[in-house]
Parts: sequence; structure tokens; C-alpha cells
Amino acid sequence: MRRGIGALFGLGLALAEAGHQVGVLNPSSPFNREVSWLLVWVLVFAVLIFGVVAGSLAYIVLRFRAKGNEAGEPPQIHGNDRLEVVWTAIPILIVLVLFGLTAKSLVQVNKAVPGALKVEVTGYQFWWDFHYPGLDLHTSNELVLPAGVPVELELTSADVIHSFWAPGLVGKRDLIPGQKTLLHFTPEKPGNYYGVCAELCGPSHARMLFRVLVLPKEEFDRFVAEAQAYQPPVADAQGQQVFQQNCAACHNVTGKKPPVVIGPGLAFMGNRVSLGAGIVENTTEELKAWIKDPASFKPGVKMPGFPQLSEEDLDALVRYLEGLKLSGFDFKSLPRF
Ligand code: HEC
Ligand SMILES: [Cu+2]
Repeated sequence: MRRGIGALFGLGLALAEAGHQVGVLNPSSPFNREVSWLLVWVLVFAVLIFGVVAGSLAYIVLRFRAKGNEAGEPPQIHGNDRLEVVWTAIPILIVLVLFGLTAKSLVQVNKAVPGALKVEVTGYQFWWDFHYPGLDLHTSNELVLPAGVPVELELTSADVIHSFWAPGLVGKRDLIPGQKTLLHFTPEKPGNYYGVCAELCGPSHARMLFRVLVLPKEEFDRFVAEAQAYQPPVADAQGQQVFQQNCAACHNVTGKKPPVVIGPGLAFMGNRVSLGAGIVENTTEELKAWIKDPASFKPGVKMPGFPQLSEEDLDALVRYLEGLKLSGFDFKSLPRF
């Protein structure tokens, strides 16, 4: 039964992107376990109330139906104090119980964990920026986290209100300009988790996705160590030149947060599983198509297209971008949630 309901809930998200399995009743973090436990309680009461209401209705319809031989109206009944007190008191009791359980869960999931890994998340129309202040590390659109380690996200927005939601890991939290909100959770299972913006934020709101790549702790530590010592490789000198001339004003490739953020950091482009804020797989064809005309992927996108680049320049540029990577990591093979 749990699975059946989980499947129903997951259906909308499954339609949004086939291949990712997220289910409210198939939780893979303590946060989601807390929420799914609450959901079970709400369902229990909902089914109970439905049973009582639908059952009484069926009983009354059958018991008091016209039998065919009565003339005129049957005897009329006006009010029943005892019944009315009962049907007022019971719902109040149910609401109080649900309120208590919810309050307990709210306290539970919002508790700060000392020593949590801190990540600053900034929302932009229509992409996500991630900065790890304690690690001097910066990524965009793909949040890399260690499994089994508590995380504290500090969320804000550079423009309008967005909302961070990775259904397989944690509930939604708004990103509000000029304000910082916190979100605590602990990812448990390594995987490639699907994320979305859950607050209407402009023409490409529905295409403002992201990924959370949860790695085994040792792999994450290796990723951080190598990212900190990162010297962006130059796989193609001509490509690097094209990049400097056309792209470097908006995109940083160092893996550190630049003083001014305009576009996503592209430091680990060759390791990326997705492109365009999580909307398509990171392949050579998609990357070329994106650079030529990002607006065909995302209406209202804040990146100009580069249809004027020669095929040769574009090939060189893409070779350069795909060479921007840390070797020995295969994020594409992570299980999808
Ligand atoms: C005016 C600033 C600007 C310039 C110039 C620019 N970009 Fe972008 N770029 C952006 C913004 C903003 C985004 C985020 C778009 C979105 O997803 O909504 C982006 C996204 C991207 C992405 C997808 C990144 C991801 O995390 O999924 C790639 C790849 C990219 N740009 C490559 C390039 C290349 C290559 C050039 C040069 C030919 C270039 N950009 C020039 C602003 C710029
Ligand atoms: Cu948004």
C-alpha cells in the first residue's frame, strides 16, 4: 500500500523526468523519513474520517429510504445536542493531535547540527550557485555532498524569490532576496538526486532544475582535496582563447567563488552530468547547441547565444570546456533518485 501511494505521489515528478525515482514514502534521508511518517498519520485520520462520513451516509440512505408505501413526509428530527458536541469535539481533537505531531517534526527537522557542512546557495533566474565557505570551493547547478554528513544550506536569492526542492532528500525552502534562510538535512544514500525550483520565478521557472550529487564520504573528500588544488587544464589552446574572448566575462573556471558572479561556474564542466541548470544531459551535441542558442533551451535565459562562432572555433571551445575536469570521477554512473 505504501508503495502504491508513493508511486502516485511520484507520478508527477516521474513525468517531469523519467529515470529519477522519488517517492514521499520511499525516504532516503532523516528529513524525509520524518515527513513521510507525518504523512502516514494524516492519511490514517483521513481514511478514518472518510470511512465514518461515507459509512454514515450509506447507512442513512439505506435505512431511511422511501419504501414505497408511505404517504407524505416522514417524521422530522431537529438537532441532537449530544451528536453535535461529539462531531465538533472529535475533529478538534484530531487537529490538535496533528498539530502536535507537526510541531514535533518541525522542531526535529529544523534542528541545527553542530559541525554540519555549510553551503551557501544563491538562486538566479534560472540557475543555482553553490559556495562552500569552509572549503573555499564553488560549483553551480550541481551540489556535491558527502553521504552521511549533516549539511546546513544557507539560502538566498540574487533577484526574485525561488524555492529549493530536492524531493529525494529534503523539503522545500524559499530563497528570498536580501534574506538568509537555513535548511538542514543529512543525505544518506550516494546518488544523483533531482532538484527543482518550486516557486514561480519567470519564463524559465520550469527549467530551473539542479542536481545533488551525493558521494561516499571518502570520494567527496578526494573531490574536495583535488578541487582545492585545481589548475584548470587547457585541453585546447584555441578553445581557451575563444573562451577568454567570449565567455570569461561571465563564467569562472577556477572552482573558487569569483568576486562577482554573473553566470554559473564552469570549472568542472567535464565532470558534469547535466547542462543548462539540470535540464539536459551533458553531451557534446547539447553543449554545442546550448552555446549557439541557449534561448532555444530556456526562454528568457540571461546568456546571449553565439551563432557567429565558426564551426572550428566552436569545436575547439567545446574541447576546452570538456577538458575542464578532475580525473577519476564518474558522476554519470551514480544511481538516480
Ligand atoms: C553575459 C554573460 C554570459 C556570457 C557572455 C556567456 N554566458 Fe554562459 N551562461 C550565462 C548565464 C547567466 C547562464 C545560466 C543560464 C541558465 O541556466 O538560466 C549561462 C549558462 C551557461 C552554461 C550552462 C552551465 C550549467 O551549469 O549548466 C554553459 C555551458 C555556458 N553558459 C557556456 C558559455 C560559453 C561557452 C560562453 C562563451 C561562448 C558563454 N557561456 C557566455 C551567462 C553568460
Ligand atoms: Cu526559480
